[in-house]
Amino acid sequence: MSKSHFTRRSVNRFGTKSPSIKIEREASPLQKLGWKSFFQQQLTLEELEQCLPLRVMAVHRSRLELAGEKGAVSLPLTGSLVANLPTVGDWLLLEKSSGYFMRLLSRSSQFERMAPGGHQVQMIAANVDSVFIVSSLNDDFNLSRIERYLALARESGCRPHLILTKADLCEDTAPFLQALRPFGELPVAMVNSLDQESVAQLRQWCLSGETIALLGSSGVGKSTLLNTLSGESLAETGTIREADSKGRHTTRKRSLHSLSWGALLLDSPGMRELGLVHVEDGVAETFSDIEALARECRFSDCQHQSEPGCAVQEAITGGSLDDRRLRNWQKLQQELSRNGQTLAQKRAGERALSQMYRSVQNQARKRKYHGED
Ligand SMILES: Nc1nc2c(ncn2[C@@H]2O[C@H](COP(=O)(O)OP(=O)(O)OP(=O)(O)O)[C@@H](O)[C@H]2O)c(=O)[nH]1
Ligand SMILES: [Mg+2]
Ligand SMILES: [Zn+2]
Repeated sequence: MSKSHFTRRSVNRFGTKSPSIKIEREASPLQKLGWKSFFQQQLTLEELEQCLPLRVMAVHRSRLELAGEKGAVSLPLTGSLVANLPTVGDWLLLEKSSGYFMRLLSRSSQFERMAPGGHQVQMIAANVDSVFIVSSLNDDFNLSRIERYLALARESGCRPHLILTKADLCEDTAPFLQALRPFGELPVAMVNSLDQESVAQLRQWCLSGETIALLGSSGVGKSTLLNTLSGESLAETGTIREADSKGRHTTRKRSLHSLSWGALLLDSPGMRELGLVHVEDGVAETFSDIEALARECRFSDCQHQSEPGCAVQEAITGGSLDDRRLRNWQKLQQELSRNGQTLAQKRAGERALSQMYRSVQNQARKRKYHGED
């Protein structure tokens, strides 16, 4: 799995195609950390000579854990580095000779959420290629929450997969699969996260050089999946409460782990709240069936409640659309609009404050120039 495959098809002198020749190239240590041409292209010739790219594997209060071609590095979180707000998955350039931070590379994707409290955006991760939405086959299974994660993944262009854990404890998986019918093409796997053989089916979605984020509630088995997939004990795992199948927030920090064949798994603490912000396209894609129906409604401003000629309500009555799905679509849209307004107000407030600060500074400068106190 640590090799990338290049297939070249050649045409022989008779004009017929000869069988394809498979050329295998070992992934470089940097490629195994997720380095791609997208990042390489951002480097100037000078930077190529004088700098080293390193990936952020974890962010601590006062330092970053980085990994590069030559191994792991710990970097104090000070100065301009703090201002750049690096997050797990980011790529940084450090000067080879001094080890100084030079700059943060542009991200191929980023996840953010509205921080609990609802006043600021919190970065979750950067440069992720695909997402494992992890849910257990018990009381944790929640279609509306899965839709939330899907919107987040799709907005950032990541490939989503749904991993249903604790299959070994589930007597009848059919109702769960039945409930997932509206999710169409979404790849789904059912696993016992504790069992290597069962988890092996996920290897096809964990290719060398790809970064996969494990997202889901506490106790669903994200860290267990990481340990079983890697074959090592990389993360601490916890217990769950029997009464409600909820976990105890065992994982406290987001961290990136590189697996032997070059895939990278991002383990994260179970999120109590995933407030959505800036994911309008992701929501539209996740609910494309309802969006298509809504275009058929008689009134262009139809609220899909009791208006005549409402194609959405007709689909619910006809049984082809679940009422829950409509309610969640509307809820997420309202949430996006509310969070967007809060952030816009906050930005306007910050702008006004900085203008006031500048004008006070200017007046003070003028007074000094005129010899006043
Ligand atoms: N039987 C069974 N137990 C599982 C499975 N997956 C996880 N567990 C158990 O569920 C508990 C919680 O697993 P964790 O891996 O710590 O869950 P987590 O998602 O990382 O939780 P947080 O770190 O709190 O977000 C542990 O006791 C695991 O052994 C599974 O597929 N089958
Ligand atoms: Mg965990
Ligand atoms: Zn309607």
